[in-house]
Amino acid sequence: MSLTPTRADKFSFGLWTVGYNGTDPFGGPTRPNLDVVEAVTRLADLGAYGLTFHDDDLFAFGSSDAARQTQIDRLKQALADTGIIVPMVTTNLFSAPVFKDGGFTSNDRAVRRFALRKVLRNIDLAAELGAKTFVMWGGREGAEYDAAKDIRSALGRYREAVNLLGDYVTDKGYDIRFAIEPKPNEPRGDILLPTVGHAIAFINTLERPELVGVNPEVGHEQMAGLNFTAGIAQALDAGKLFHIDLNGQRGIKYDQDLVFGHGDLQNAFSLVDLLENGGPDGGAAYDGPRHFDYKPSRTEDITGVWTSAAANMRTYLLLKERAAAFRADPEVQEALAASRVPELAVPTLAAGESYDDLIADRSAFEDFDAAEYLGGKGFGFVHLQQLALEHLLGARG
Ligand code: GLT
Ligand code: MN
Ligand code: MN
Repeated sequence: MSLTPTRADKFSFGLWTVGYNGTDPFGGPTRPNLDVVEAVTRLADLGAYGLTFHDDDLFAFGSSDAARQTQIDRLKQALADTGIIVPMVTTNLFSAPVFKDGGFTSNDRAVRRFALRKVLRNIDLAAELGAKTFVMWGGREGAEYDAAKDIRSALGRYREAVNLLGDYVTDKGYDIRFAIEPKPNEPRGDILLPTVGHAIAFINTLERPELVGVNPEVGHEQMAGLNFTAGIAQALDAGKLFHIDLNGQRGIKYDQDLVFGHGDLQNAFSLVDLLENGGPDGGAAYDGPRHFDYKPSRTEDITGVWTSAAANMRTYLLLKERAAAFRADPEVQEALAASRVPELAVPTLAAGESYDDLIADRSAFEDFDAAEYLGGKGFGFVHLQQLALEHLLGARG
């Protein structure tokens, strides 16, 4: 297995990621701004296949039509020169002052109408560039104060917005699906649709639920103390994993956006194992972009930006290699069987068995020895996890 990224690996990066200039709430830029042509060229050289962006990453908020078009043309030329594609586009509804109380769910109706117009215009651009996924991260859709936001009305306005966007892409014949990106907080005190589970429940209330999935981000679920791999498994179970944001996060704190694997490495290992080997036939469970949404730390210079971009891809490929070795290890297969992991795929009732049949089955209850489980019948999960850890550490095959 090669550790050199190729287009077939489908690695993509947000323009705002490698383009992050180091600004944080406590200090200004530590790096100059990065031009989009430079970003596309360097990412292509490193082996990425895709670039994603917000409208405002490419052309400043409030740009004239001419300035906007110049930047679009420069991007298109860079794409043509390198073969990089744009798999996903998203709209910035969080930076400009007008969005201080949100876009789709601002209490101010005029802001909501402006937000919808901004998104519709950007969907046209997404379609023009061939993007298949349109991400919606509602970072400002939330509140700090309970009395300030009627959450049920806010969800109603969110629903109204996404329903309208679904009508729009359908009527226009665009081959675009939407992916909602959950986050629990930051920049708002509480953000609407804070986790993968909340987002999936909301999607099922939409008029065209088939057009809408999720774009979970490693760090965002981990900020809520949740197991990211388990969340991804549930998104897959619901058929809703339309896109993914890979990065690193160290526990419940501010959104760190570290390099993939530079946070909870064991969870990153189980995630890559799920994505690459969790399909029905032991193949990939997800075939979309492996999208890195990280921020090169503000301590780094421009060389460090490209070193960190490469680190994301290399870490992913290393974990993919380690996960394949884990699956191929006969001792792991034995441990999985001893832990009864495959047995969970067996339905609890036999084919055609009814609850009457179950009640008539004395071996299920009357003759079943529950006492054996005191002191006996351990599952051996710790041994299995140690084998996983040893593969992760490169200590086995
Ligand atoms: C912003 C956020 C990310 C989202 C981006 C898409 S913007 O940087 O922190 O998690 O994926 O809007
Ligand atoms: Mn983040
Ligand atoms: Mn993200």
